[in-house]
Amino acid sequence: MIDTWRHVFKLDPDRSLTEEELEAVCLSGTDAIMVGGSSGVTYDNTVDLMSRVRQFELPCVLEVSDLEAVVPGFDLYLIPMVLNAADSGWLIGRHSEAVEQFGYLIPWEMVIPEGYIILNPDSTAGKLTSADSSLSAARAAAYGQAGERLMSLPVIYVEYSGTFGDMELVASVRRSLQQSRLFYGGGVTDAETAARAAAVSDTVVVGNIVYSDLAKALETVQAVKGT
Ligand code: 1GP
Repeated sequence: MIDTWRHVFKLDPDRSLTEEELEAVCLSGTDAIMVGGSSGVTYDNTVDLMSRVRQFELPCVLEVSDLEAVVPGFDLYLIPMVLNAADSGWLIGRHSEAVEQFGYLIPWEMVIPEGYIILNPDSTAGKLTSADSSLSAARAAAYGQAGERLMSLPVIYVEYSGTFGDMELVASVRRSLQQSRLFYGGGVTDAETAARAAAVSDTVVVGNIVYSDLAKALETVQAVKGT
């Protein structure tokens, strides 16, 4: 399913959208809704957002950040593994704890691991994971290639959440990959940034701007798909 995605909106269960706003997002032509956030995500607010998105036809996937908020009923479960985290808990530690506790319940065929490379140290995810975000383009590309070749990760996610990234670095990471899909997220706030991100990645993830300027967020869909 993810192989055809060019544009994805990431919606945060901890933030609110009116019915009209949510409808505009879901009917925008985007390829999928990813539900996820770095803080304040609960079972209840995740169920609530999933059931509202479910009124529409498009795929709705959960990016798991908190075990307490894993809700059945999504199309897929994306599991971030932070390749450049300082603490291996964010790479595999928490994941192994979850498998130990709940492994027998996990529908593995619906699980997609994402190799995150976090490059904005000021983002919530950057602070939380103490990721080494001062990577050169060559080093970031090497992380991507290691994620693909050594860990067989189907997705490498270059994450600049909250700020628009270095597109040359993103292009280097993409060039280092042969099979994995490159997701880019961070600071895509209008048609121009969307087109620039789309030129160097397989899938563009758009988050915050949905909540601060919906009209601009909607413009990103055509900008990505037109490239
Ligand atoms: C966040 O990559 C996404 O995980 C999108 O980032 O919120 O900056 O659009 P923005």
